Amino acid sequence: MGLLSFLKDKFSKKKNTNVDSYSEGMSKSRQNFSNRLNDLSKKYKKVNQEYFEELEEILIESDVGVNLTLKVIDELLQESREKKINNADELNELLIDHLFSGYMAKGESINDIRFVDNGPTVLLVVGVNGVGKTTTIAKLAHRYLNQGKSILLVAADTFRAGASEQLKIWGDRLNIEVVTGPYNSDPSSVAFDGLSKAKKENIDLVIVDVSGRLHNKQYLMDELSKLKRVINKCIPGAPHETFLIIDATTGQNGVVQAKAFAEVTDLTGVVITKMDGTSKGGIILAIREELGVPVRFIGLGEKMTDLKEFDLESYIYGLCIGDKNGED
Ligand SMILES: Nc1nc2c(ncn2[C@@H]2O[C@H](COP(=O)(O)OP(=O)(O)OP(=O)(O)O)[C@@H](O)[C@H]2O)c(=O)[nH]1
Ligand SMILES: [Mg+2]
Repeated sequence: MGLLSFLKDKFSKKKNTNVDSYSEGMSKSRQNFSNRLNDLSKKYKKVNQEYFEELEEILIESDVGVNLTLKVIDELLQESREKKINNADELNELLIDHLFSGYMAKGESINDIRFVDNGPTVLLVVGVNGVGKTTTIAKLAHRYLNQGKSILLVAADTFRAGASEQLKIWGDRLNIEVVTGPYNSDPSSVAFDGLSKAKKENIDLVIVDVSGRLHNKQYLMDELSKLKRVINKCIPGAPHETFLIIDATTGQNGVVQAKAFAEVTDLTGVVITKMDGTSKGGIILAIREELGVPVRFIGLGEKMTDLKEFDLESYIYGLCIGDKNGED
């Protein structure tokens, strides 16, 4: 049984809130990807060179990325020749199998923050302006509060006017303390204050909101390495996690950002936000292909509960199948 049939069987029958969220949040991507794939198999029935050319176009336009697209098309060409598959429906199924196994082969898949046994666990959250860092931090804080963890937020994004205030608003809503510093002050000193407080108060999880000014790579590198040095001095072994936030609606620009951050810092995870707002949901596959870093969570809306663990099966289901009773 191909993956698509397996997922249809697995998810269509029983209620599953996680997959329902994917199904709903990814409806735009599904229309762009799955509907076009279906049209393609209707048009060609038997595959030929034009089929592969159009398939390539669909993949590129879904933001799967040029590298992964070319790789997968090569694999499909080879396998279709070897196994003498020329039915377009079968080939579409094969494509999904390859996208799935390609993601899996790139490294580990993990979601939850890895908590250390002793002392505060420190999570750095980086990303360029406007991608959804602060909102994602609030969503993560909400998630771990519900799991009974004590949390402290640190507003180390001191360069953008109003950034700390925004984090404070979320902190107030969630009833979590937020450590801030003056506008334009050194992010490392704010982080130091925050971590000292977290140590003293035996906090479980410290989330540090870091500004990501990409216009100067050397500057970003210096800033992040200084921040990490200070954090590590305060809590040896920290930061334990560094998540990069990528806005799905920025398309391949998001992949460029991801590569730039990966060059200057050790990322342990990626969170893709605004998946609900894009028709190009393939960006998750592109980022994984280029970075190998696991996608830990995805944002499917603006509400606190709209952050979901990234699950490859639910994602493929959302991208290709969706709710039978839904819009498609
Ligand atoms: N639809 C949707 N909107 C989101 C999601 N995540 C964040 N947003 C919205 O994106 C906008 C920017 O989010 P912020 O959290 O302020 O982004 P930021 O990276 O902290 O921005 P700066 O502090 O300006 O660098 C806000 O309007 C959020 O509500 C998501 O998953 N889906
Ligand atoms: Mg912010």
